[in-house]
Amino acid sequence: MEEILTPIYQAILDGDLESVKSSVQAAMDAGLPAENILKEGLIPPMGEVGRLFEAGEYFVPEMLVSARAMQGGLTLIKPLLAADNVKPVGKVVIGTVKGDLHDIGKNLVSIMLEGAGFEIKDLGTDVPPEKFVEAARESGTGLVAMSALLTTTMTAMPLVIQALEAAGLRQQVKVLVGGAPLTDAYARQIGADGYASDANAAVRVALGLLG
Ligand code: B1M
Repeated sequence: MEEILTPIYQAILDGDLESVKSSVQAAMDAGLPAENILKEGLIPPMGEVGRLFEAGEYFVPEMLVSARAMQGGLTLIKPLLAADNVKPVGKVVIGTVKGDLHDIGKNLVSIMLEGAGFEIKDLGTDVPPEKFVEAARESGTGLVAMSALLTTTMTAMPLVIQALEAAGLRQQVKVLVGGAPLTDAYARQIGADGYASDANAAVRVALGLLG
């Protein structure tokens, strides 16, 4: 890992937003590619935050401030991750499913899709099936993308697929799912068209699904 990225790890664990921002800015000024800053600097400490939470050393408030600090860094590199002046290749409706408030992974997927030229309608977090359906109908999207981070909320994904079927939209709309507890097998089991394990894979799969 580049030495200039080292302070980001502890700053995210400490939930120190200003320090994360200044370290990310320093790495950008030093010419480090945004993807390295993301993959080597911003993402690894979130895994450690999860481990500390499981170990009972961190609680929800600590997870929250760490997440805010991480998002602060993400905001700085966003313009570099999303390329400018790309012609829209398709519309995507994206959201984190009902009952789930995790949005960092979903935001990353949005940024990467936007960078690849997709027009994004981001419904945010805790999105009920009917909102996905309404947005899909209104926007005329070809792709509904859902994120879930909890084993208890990934079960909301098939409900969205069923709601799209009930609304008569399933033929026109492809469904992409992702999030830490998901697997390719689960995606197939619930009748999704695609699964992606990370934001780069999401772009690849989305491009494939929309031909
Ligand atoms: Co929560 N949380 N959390 N949390 N949290 C996890 C997910 C957990 C694994 C922690 C742990 O125990 N180790 C655990 C889930 C256990 C399980 O279900 N198996 C957990 C828990 C239990 C909870 C609460 C229930 C805690 C409580 O209240 N007792 C609670 C639930 C609240 C709710 O949602 N209703 C809760 C709350 C929170 C905070 C709000 C405090 C905060 C979220 C803040 C926010 O998102 N704005 C939070 C955080 C920060 C985490 C961890 C530490 C980090 C998540 C993260 O942002 N990772 C997480 C532990 C961990 O992941 N190691 C944890 C970084 C992000 C870049 O990765 O989101 O995985 P990720 O996204 C990746 C891929 O998954 C994929 O691409 C992304 C980029 O590579 N991906 C997609 C994601 N969506 C995709 C969609 C796609 C394709 C790919 O296509 C559409």
